[in-house]
Amino acid sequence: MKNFKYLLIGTISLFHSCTTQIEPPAPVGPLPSARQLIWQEMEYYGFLHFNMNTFTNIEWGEGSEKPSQFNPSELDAMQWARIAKEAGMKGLIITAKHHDGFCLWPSKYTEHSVKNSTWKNGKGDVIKELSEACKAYGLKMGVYLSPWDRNHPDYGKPEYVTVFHNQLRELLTNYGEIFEVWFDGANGGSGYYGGANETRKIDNKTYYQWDKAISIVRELQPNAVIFGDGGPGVRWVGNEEGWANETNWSLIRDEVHIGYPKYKELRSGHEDGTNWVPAECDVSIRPGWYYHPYEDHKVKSLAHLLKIYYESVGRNASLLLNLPIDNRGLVHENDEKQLKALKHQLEADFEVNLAKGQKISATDTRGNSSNYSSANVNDGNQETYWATNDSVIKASITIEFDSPTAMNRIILQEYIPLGQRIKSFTIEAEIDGKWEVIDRQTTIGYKRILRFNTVTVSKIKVSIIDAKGSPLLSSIEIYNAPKLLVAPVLKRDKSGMLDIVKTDASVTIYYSLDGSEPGVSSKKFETPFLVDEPIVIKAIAYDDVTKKSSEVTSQNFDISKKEWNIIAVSSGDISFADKMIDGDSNTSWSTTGEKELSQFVTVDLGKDYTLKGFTYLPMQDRWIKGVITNYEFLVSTDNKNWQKVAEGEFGNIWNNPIEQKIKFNPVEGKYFKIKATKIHGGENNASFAEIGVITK
Ligand code: FUL
Repeated sequence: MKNFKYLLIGTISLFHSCTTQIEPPAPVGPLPSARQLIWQEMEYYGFLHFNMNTFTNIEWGEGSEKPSQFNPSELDAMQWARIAKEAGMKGLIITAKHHDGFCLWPSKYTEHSVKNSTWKNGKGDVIKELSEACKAYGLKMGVYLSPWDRNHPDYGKPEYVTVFHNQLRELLTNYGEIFEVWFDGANGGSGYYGGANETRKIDNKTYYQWDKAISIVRELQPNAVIFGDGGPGVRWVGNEEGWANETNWSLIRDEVHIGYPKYKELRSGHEDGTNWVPAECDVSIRPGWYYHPYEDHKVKSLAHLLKIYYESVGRNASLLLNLPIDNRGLVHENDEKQLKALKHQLEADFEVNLAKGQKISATDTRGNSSNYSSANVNDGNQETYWATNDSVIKASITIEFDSPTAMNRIILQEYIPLGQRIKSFTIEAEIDGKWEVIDRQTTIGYKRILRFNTVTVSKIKVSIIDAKGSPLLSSIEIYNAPKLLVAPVLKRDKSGMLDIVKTDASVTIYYSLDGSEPGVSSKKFETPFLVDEPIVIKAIAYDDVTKKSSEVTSQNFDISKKEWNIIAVSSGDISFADKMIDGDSNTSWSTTGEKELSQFVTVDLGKDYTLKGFTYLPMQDRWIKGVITNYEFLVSTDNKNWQKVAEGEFGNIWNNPIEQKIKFNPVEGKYFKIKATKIHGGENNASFAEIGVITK
């Protein structure tokens, strides 16, 4: 009987929609282009940082490297593509040329390329191998081409711009279909420049003749989107951490250009934007973009990767997750493992769409037409959508469950071909017969995923509170994601006491001190203990009920800082200087000096050690300052006679302010001094979240 009733209603509305032609809603511009719509559906794809820096073990090469240094022993692009495909990625973008100017393809326009390397006797072409691998695995391919070239002698002159355009042509002509062209915003500065070794400044708005570069892309790859700080196809999200703001418009104003100084606005876009330029979140699976063996244990945890997914794809942006290809020419096994863990968790989180087959109703439907009915949000078809009448902005859609249902995730999608409209909305749930607001949010866009604590509901209501025009929703999905077993966090304070922090009180922690993988037969963590000497600690969280364990946390600790004293600083309040040796990366200390004073700190280690390197972690606050970009490191046995043991640049530290590890030849010392010879942005003062030494 019930089915019949629905059949009857269906027939009536079908009849109704056949007899009255209801016009679709008028678009609310700016609107996405066809290529942007195709790109938007990719959602999750990979970045491959692989180039000269892989072999020099730095983030930014100077451009003076020798082509012979590029020599992967087992390069296998099929392995990259297989791993990306298995991870659920839809494409791969490779650093065809990074700032150091080395080309992964045999470019006719420079000698600084694979053609002069020892790899495959100069006959290799990494871009070709990747294009074949992408084809074999059904992935799309994109290219990163750095406008800045620290190798080219003509960089800064018009001649180089022709080279840049010609190289773009090569990449877009010889390797099949390209889905995205990535232009980096880091531009101009010091470099080798054919031996000139100088600083060259360019105007990044005009120097590269962007109009010409864009027309080359349009001519050769009409379906490719162009990434840049301000697009024109896809915009940078204003950080390299993998998150967009909760409020995220796919729109920006005309004023945004490459090197846009107010880049933090890109995290939200502009509500009054004049162009459709959705955000892409680029983030590395490790701290650095390039492969560094010392980061093998720093691959992001599952909890972290999941957070990135929810704060990028779940906030109306795409996720461009970087895999640093190692110096063998392979995706490292640790990275592959984490990619699989993420895939597995996402499958579990979105396993059963609980909204499917449930009753749906709306407070308003455009022209009462079935073409725009609320059932469209639940038909698995992105082309159909629920729409209200033109004058109706405030409207609700309710899903009624057959029986009380536990849930903790909702996915909402706007029908973006007609513009991004929704400005604010709420989610209400009927729990034990009472309505409760469980979330209040702003934008939706192409996709918004909400996470909340598990609630058991009989109804869910999505209410649009404000929008630029009548709201259009193409999809609502509801899920109940399983509990996540999060790897524990290791923390050591200045006194050397190590704590293993768990995020769920009901789990047990097991750990090892000998480098072995911890399991139920390893030591059980009860209370903090002393860790004084260099050691590797590995720990897991274990669920006694399901017998499942988290991934392993692994961390190297060097000597503890309990005997350390900060005995001199160039400026600033020395009584708080212990913050840089307290083991807590969230606290920091800064100098407060006058102009032109080279800032430094001097540390007494308490006794003699053989020092093999040092570490520097800049301030980790949300808005950082005082980041040292160039350093000198000095060692002394008596605090009188000092020996300079290292000096150089912390490459890319401003974009990626992670712990810097600098190694040098072993030297005896009881004192060390870190000097800032250059601070980002020409600031006077240096910040330090944590400093340390390497003795092992
Ligand atoms: C930045 C570059 O400077 C980094 O090295 C990296 O390539 C990242 C994706 O973009 O601007």
